[in-house]
Amino acid sequence: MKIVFATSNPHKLHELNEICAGSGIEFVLPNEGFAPVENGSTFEENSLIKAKEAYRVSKTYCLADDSGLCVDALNGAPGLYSARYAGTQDEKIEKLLVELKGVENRSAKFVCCVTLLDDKGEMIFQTVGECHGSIVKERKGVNGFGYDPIFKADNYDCTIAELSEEEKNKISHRGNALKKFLEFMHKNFNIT
Ligand code: ITT
Repeated sequence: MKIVFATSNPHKLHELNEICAGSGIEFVLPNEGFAPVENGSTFEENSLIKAKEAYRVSKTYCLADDSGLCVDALNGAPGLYSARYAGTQDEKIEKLLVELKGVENRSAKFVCCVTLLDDKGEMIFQTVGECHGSIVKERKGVNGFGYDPIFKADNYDCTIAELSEEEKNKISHRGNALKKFLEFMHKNFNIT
């Protein structure tokens, strides 16, 4: 079963196809013209906005992922604004490390909200996955993407960027959300 994945982020597309490998689901990019305006005030709202925009241009089953990093000491920032926190990814990481300079409480979580629309454009599933951990003081590792080099999951001694793809997907916010999505698909669409 092909499902349109409402994203412009190739890393997310790759992770989704890895997580769902063997399920019979293949995620593909939306048709041309996909340009969501992410002006919601929650991960749930932005995820739905992206899914609806993918449906507008593709008119078939569409899944969206809105995600971000929420840091406790920064009252949940960058949160919804994780992708727009600064210019390059390197600058986003640098900004976060500077803001947390000297801060003892470094606890944080990654959040991922996925939304599924059916072939009529109706929302039939939405769920949230989380991954709890903390922000380290220096970048480490080259795997993954985004803030992975500065995030250490609870019970791990290394950053997410030092884990293999498979290890990340087992514990990540996206992996946790997609586990629930696959259960839903299994029950309702005969997907393995
Ligand atoms: P789309 O909206 O096109 O899907 P995006 O990257 O702009 O792609 P979001 O609006 O959901 O996606 O922003 C999520 C940001 O949060 C993303 O750009 C990363 O900076 C960060 N992020 C999300 N998941 C992550 C992960 O698994 N590892 C590291 N950083 C992540």
